[in-house]
Amino acid sequence: MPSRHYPILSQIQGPADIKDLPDESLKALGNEIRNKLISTISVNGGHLGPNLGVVELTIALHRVFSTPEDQLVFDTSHQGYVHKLLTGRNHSDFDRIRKNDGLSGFLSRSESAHDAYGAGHAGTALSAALGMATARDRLGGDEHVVAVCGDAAFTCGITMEALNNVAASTKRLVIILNDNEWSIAKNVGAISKYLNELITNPLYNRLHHDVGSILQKVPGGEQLLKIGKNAEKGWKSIVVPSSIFEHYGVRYFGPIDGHDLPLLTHHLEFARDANEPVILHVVTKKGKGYGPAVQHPESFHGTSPFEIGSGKSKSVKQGPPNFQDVFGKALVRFAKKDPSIVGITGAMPSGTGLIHLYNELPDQFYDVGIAEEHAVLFAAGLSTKGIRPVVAIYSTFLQRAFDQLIHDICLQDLPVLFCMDRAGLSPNDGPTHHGLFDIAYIRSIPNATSMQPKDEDELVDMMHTSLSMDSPTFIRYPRGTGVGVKMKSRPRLLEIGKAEILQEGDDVVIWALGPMVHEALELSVRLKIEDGLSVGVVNARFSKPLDKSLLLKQARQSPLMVTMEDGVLSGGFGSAVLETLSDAHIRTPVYRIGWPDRFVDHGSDVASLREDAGLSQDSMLSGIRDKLQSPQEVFSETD
Ligand SMILES: Cc1ncc(C[n+]2csc(CCOP(=O)(O)OP(=O)(O)O)c2C)c(N)n1
Repeated sequence: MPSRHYPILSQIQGPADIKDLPDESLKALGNEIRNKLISTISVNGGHLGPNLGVVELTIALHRVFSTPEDQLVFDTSHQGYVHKLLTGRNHSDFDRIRKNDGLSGFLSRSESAHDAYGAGHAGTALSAALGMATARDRLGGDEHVVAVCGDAAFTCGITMEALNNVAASTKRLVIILNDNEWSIAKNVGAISKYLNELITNPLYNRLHHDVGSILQKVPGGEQLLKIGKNAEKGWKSIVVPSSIFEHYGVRYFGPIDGHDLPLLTHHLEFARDANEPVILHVVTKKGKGYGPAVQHPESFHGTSPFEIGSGKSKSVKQGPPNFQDVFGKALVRFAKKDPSIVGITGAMPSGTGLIHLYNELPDQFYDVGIAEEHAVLFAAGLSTKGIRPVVAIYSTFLQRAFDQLIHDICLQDLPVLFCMDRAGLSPNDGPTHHGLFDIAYIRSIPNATSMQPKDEDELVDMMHTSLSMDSPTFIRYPRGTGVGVKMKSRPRLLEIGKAEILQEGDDVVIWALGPMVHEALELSVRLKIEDGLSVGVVNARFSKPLDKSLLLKQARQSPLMVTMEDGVLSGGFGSAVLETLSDAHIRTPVYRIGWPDRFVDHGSDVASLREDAGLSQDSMLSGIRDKLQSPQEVFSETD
């Protein structure tokens, strides 16, 4: 039954139905998709602007290519909602996108055969697509492989590394450069300027579009056109300086209007049938079709729920400030006092809070694009000359620079401060975005000092402490608001590797990191009231170095030690505690609470995901009770 609001879209069960649609229905289909995106994302939140920008492009891709036989690889895949709607996922699960039991906000190989590749981190599409195209060539297949990359994906090293290999690896690959001039913020860097020149250079455009007719009118032009058409690089390069892509061995077409369906279809057919790697430069408008998203591309890149009429956010901002703002504002204060301090972001000025530094001290701010490896190495170079870099990268995205952390920061023992927001869960985004690995991976690197504040005031103390140190430091903190504590007017220096005893106890001692400190305090109250137990609580502050002397002293006296962390158990903070006790031959049982050894899905909120993983307060409480009753069966994990 066609639905009243979506008469065409509701009839699309899969890509075959799109191919069957008459041309004159396509515009209406596009409108319905836009309405569906706006109404769903206004309730669930999500990536509105990028998806509104690729409505025509995605329809055209499904008219010309046939998934799942052909592979469409979307970079980051935050713009994959339209693809989901057209590949059999326009049902109640789409209405619950990013929520418990709803679709993922990104493409996922486990969600649909039409999702050739899963992603969430930027810059992976071209490499993955090149791998698929090369595998096809080796296996003798004839399917098509298409990489859909945003303009900001070309600020990623991996994209450029893949581009460097395209011509050597395959004879056939379609690359779509979806250019809307925006990353999350305005795109940055030389490539972005270059793409802008391709779009705006009137000479280039005019010659490109009119080259045939111009040549026909000039003496000898016919002949030139004929030669050009047969020439290896085509007629365009005769009169137009060839694009950078042609130097990489990839034929460039464009720029074309990415909202003109017939034009897109025509060019995609051509690209599909080409016997060489091609890049089609498509110009789109982020937020197309929804005024507020066009006017505010940054805030509608990924939005929280909003009122459709006004575009205003539904989440009322009250209460404690976000960690990112506390960080950003504190950094401004430190940077005003010390001009050698600079802030570095990889395309996330607002998300990290570095926007405050940009607004007040733009000369002490760098946005390097989606280039985390470069951000870290760039900081290393700066610090060799006495500059004090503060690198603000989400926990999950810093994973990309693991080698630079080891080889360029810690091995060189350089005083760079890393501030990792979104440590812990990013519930709606899911496994690509949860920041659960950093405690474990940083703990393994010599010279690193790794810490986590229990509240926003302690975050500033940790920044202050780090900026006074002469070695690499890492501070992790969660997404969202602080605790609402009173902020000291002047931060204080913390003693490195010293934990804070919040309360003493004889029956159990809990060592906790970051927000888990408050969970530990709550658990201790319940254990006292409901079980009559005396529970010690320690704010560990440092996961590296650990406060060994306090830990050993307490472990010698306590029947049970509990560790709590918002990170993976494997190799994490609890592991550090166990290793320390084992090395000292202390056999006190340790009950470790943290995330089990499996990827954590997306969900509506932190509470429901914790519940699923056995990390609700009740589950943690019963785990502790079990261990107290049978302490020798300990050394357990929470799953
Ligand atoms: C490694 C990594 N760093 C940062 C991000 C955050 N991020 C998500 S989308 C995006 C911008 C993508 O811009 P572009 O590729 O041009 O696509 P558009 O959204 O404009 O369609 C950024 C910086 C990420 N997903 N992965």
